[in-house]
Amino acid sequence: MTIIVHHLENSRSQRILWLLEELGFPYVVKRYERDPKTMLAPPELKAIHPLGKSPLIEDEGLVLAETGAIVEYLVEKGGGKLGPPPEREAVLRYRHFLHYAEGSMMPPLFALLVINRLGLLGRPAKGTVQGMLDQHLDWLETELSIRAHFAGADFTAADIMMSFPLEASTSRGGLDASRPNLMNWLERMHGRPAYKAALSHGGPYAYA
Ligand SMILES: N[C@@H](CCC(=O)N[C@@H](CS)C(=O)NCC(=O)O)C(=O)O
Repeated sequence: MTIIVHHLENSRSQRILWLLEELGFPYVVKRYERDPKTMLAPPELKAIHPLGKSPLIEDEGLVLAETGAIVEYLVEKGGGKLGPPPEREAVLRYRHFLHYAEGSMMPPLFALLVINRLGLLGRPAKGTVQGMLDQHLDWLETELSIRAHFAGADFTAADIMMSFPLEASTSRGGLDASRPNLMNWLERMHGRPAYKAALSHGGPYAYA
């Protein structure tokens, strides 16, 4: 059965296209554009799921929302490929990063998005929030000095989850060559054939 991905341009849903490519599942992309003024998703997405956010997938008569939950669903459907590695510590790191990407890293990045839109009004909050994000980036830089991927030596779906916050960090969070492990990891991720295939299926993506 072909999976339908409701994909919002320049958004977190890029990760789902990438995972589907890595797993080799057939899928079709329904691409939506953001409102140019508000940057919000168009109302059509609310017809698929009441929250109207992306990603959403339709598969086997189900509508699934929330990136991490969709990633777990797809990894399970793929028989565990790109799922938790065999070692206990790597399993725990895999689970940690799967949740951490949306739960801990995206909040300061979202705050920076809003702060930047506020212009002068946002300035007083910017230093504090940037400091919060820097703490994450510094820690992640250290993590990738210990191992090649977030869960362990091998590439897993936890890396896919971590891609969006780190891509967003290069565009608005000050992530640059001063954190070489993170930049090298991003370069490796962007070089994967499945990442490139997802870009060609999903259309232009501002963070690649
Ligand atoms: N934690 C959710 C966040 C979903 C979310 O906020 N998606 C954004 C895409 S980056 C969206 O749909 N934004 C448009 C809007 O809020 O109208 C997830 O990972 O699925």
